[in-house]
Amino acid sequence: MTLHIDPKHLPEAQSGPRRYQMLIDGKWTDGEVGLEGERVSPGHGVLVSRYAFGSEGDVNRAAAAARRAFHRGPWPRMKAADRAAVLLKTADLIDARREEIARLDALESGKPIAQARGEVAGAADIWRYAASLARTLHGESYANLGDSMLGVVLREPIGVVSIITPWNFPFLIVAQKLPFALAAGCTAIVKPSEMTSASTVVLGELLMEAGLPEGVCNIVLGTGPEVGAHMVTHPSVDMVTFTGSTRVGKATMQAASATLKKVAMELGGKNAQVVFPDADLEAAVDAAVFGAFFNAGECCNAGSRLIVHKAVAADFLAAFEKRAAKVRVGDPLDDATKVGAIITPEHLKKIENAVVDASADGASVAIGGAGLASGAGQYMAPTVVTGVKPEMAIARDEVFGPVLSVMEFERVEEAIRLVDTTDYGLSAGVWSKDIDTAVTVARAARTGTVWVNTFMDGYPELPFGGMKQSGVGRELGKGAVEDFTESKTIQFHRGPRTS
Ligand code: TXE
Repeated sequence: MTLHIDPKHLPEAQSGPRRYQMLIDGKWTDGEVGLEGERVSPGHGVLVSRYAFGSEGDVNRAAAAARRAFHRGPWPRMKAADRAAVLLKTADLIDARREEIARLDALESGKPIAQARGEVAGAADIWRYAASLARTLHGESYANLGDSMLGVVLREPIGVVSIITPWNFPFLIVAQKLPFALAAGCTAIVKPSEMTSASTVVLGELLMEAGLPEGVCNIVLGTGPEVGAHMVTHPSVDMVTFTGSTRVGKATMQAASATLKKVAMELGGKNAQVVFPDADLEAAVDAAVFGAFFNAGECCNAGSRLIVHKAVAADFLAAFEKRAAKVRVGDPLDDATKVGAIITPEHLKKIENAVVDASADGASVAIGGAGLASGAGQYMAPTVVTGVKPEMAIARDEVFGPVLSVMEFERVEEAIRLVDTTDYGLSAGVWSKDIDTAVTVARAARTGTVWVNTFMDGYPELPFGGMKQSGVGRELGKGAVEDFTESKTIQFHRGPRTS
């Protein structure tokens, strides 16, 4: 299969890319040291963005601004309703610039534009949900401690929050963190991935336009070691919320422990979909294809393992391959594309090597298996690896590409064991019409989410996050604002003290 990618139509190929600056204390600024970054579109091989990159001094400036805004600015002290109004206005502005933001994410990350539009709309919805929660945050009171005591538990904003995000869902993942921190009354330092920073900068523009006070949200651009690492250790930062690789997540937790910061981690996954013979097989095939190839598999929630019952395995795989052959791989800016480009040439190599290693371990490549010739950019063929055994690397390690590993089972206990054989515990899917079977697997899976007869749906109302090495804490859900608070207990005594 060959793709014909023609980058000449991109305005950036003709007039050159936009340069994005950082937002510190309400002002757009270059880095103190003058570092520069740039992004070549993974789908077209064209320079699409330039960035002013920061370093430690810029993190210091951002932390000082965030600290000032927290201690002396209006944001933590204003009525929740007024904070909610700023979040709602931001959501409206996101909607108004949806096409531009979607295009930036598609260009920089290689994801399909149609999907990116959905993510931007989803992000606006999350901003609105966070606004609604801002007004429901309340503490507790205890009048049951005896006549002389009234106990009150306040929820106070935790302080300055460092927010570090990856490249696979640039605009969506920051929406799973920042609006909830803001709703709680926190101030923030945000660092997007050095490869996909543009849409986060646009978000900064929208926040300023929506009336967010200076210094409440600071955006520092740059690499993990040069910027992210200082955001994790900075003494003025109270909490770190991180989405990215399990490797960097572990290092981040360790670094944050020096000053005992609160941490929230959303890390990798090796998620299984389990298909029983009584399932609606057509729907399950569809979800298995979507789960494996959505966002080119560059997704923590990817359904990268298929655990299918022996009785239906052959038919299921035949239907899967037929359906997979129809998945359109190609130019991220083409409305019809379902699977876009791979984030970097190095990452494509890593995905290809994982498939080669799986073959060497004894698995078979049923479809795909290698990158696609394209003329520009880098693309991976949707790939299915069969005959996978649970001890193989392809069954345990996150590939983060459009590669599905297939395993078979006969008894429900075996399926449950297979679901649990990785160090990850983010999500799982179970396909069965039998309620006992579905409940048994859903209850046994050690994952933060289980989908029954569906896959990868998400709602702001439902908490999201992982067990085991997939993370710490949950995002979204009704507790999402509370996660950015500390509790403070105040005891009111009245009358003479008796003891
Ligand atoms: O992630 P990193 P990368 C997985 C996936 C992928 C692999 C590598 O398997 O192939 O991770 O991706 C910042 N201190 N996921 O390299 O490095 C970094 O700049 C502080 C799964 O992009 O973890 C970026 O902003 N910050 C994941 C963010 O951390 C540091 C999504 C994530 O980068 C840092 C993405 C440091 N020392 C990749 N080093 C998911 N859960 O969906 C880097 N960063």
